[in-house]
Amino acid sequence: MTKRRHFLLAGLAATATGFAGGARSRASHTVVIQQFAFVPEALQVSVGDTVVWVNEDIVPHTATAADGGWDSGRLNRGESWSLEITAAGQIGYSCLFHPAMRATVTAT
Ligand SMILES: [Cu+2]
Repeated sequence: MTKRRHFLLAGLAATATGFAGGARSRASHTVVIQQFAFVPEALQVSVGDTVVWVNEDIVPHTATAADGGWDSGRLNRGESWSLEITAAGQIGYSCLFHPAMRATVTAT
């Protein structure tokens, strides 16, 4: 998980550089985890955007892709995790601790 965080930070730095060079602005989207739900439950993004999950519940959660492609690991209260979306398509994800918590990210 530490490695992934470093990789993502490098990705964000590259994004900032691209923006300064006149590239398309890449958005950051926030999914709040609250009351055992991902809000918004269905998030629409563009390829290259970043999604940040923030856990505002008092219990830990994860954001874990259904296809195993990514996993936030345990997010305690107040912790966040970010992911750059690099491919188009819809990704379903859930919380490993509470499988009923389900949501999607759709990238175009
Ligand atoms: Cu959970």
